[in-house]
Amino acid sequence: MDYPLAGKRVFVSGHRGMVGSAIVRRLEREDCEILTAGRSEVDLIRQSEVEAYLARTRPDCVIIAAAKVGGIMANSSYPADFLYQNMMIEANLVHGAHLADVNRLMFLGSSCIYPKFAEQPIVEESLLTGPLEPTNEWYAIAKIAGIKLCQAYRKQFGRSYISAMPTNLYGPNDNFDLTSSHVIPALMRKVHAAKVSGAPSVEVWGTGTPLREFMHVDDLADALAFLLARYDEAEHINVGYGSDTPIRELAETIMDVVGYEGEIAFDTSKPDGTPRKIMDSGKLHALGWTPRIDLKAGLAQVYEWYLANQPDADVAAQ
Ligand code: GFB
Repeated sequence: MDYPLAGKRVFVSGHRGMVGSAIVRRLEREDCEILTAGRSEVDLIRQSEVEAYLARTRPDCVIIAAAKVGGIMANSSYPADFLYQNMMIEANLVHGAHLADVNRLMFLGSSCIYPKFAEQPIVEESLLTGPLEPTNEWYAIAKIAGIKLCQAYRKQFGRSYISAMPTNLYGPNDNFDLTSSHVIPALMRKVHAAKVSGAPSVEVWGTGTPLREFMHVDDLADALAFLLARYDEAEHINVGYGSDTPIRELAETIMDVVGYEGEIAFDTSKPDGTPRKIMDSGKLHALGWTPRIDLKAGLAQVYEWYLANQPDADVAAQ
């Protein structure tokens, strides 16, 4: 498939978030028109607002980067929010796009759609072959429904709607709130606070043994621009980095980047979540795309961003 982005009107939902803002940065390098809308203009949970917005603006393409997202604790503490809000956002945007005759749409899921004990690295075909990880099953069910929505509108109406499954992401504009964030922003903030206050140790949740695959959001955005221009299959496609890291090693790398020489204190009352979650991104690599941003270099870049943009965070974290 050849879908040149030049001249297209592309609606990026969720443009203020880490993923949406990275997609906007990436698409600014293409010769396309980028449409964005704040919540006061269109609340994506409200069907009538979404349908009216898409009917009025008539994009050529919709990217669903908007989502209710969070780390392991937020996912397990707010199951209704994660299930309801994500299902509504997806259903409103996919159906609204179809009604407005938008023929190209990209939905973003997550590696947590796969069974907790899926064979690693996880291939796309593992979907729905076993039980989900309980800490994030609500989010996962909503994201699986999103994939199925794209497939259903493709099957029934011939729509060119695709789904990409990113691995665990990090980057600028991430959420650094300690109760709802993912592990990288949480550890960066905690390690920075420990350095500033001279604390002897920093708290890391769980046992430090789970393995996660981390990708910088600018790599993700580049992969998405690549897929948008070339990929047109019903099956979702994995977007991963290709190697994974134990949480203990991640913590040590962040300590190194921040320049903190204290100890790690594991809080094993907090959940580990799924033991390992690395995706097989062979399908994407075979199409000709590979990531470029090494984990340590990416973490250093995000720490610079954090220092420049979150001046009060270390105070609040103590
Ligand atoms: O990033 P994270 O919250 O999400 O946690 P998941 C990854 C691992 O880091 C877990 C550990 O084993 C955590 O216990 N960890 C250590 C910490 N210290 C911390 C900390 O201070 N904060 C956090 N948050 N974790 C999410 C899903 O799972 O991954 C979502 O809940 C989504 O649905 C996302 O799929 C990509 O990788 O466990």
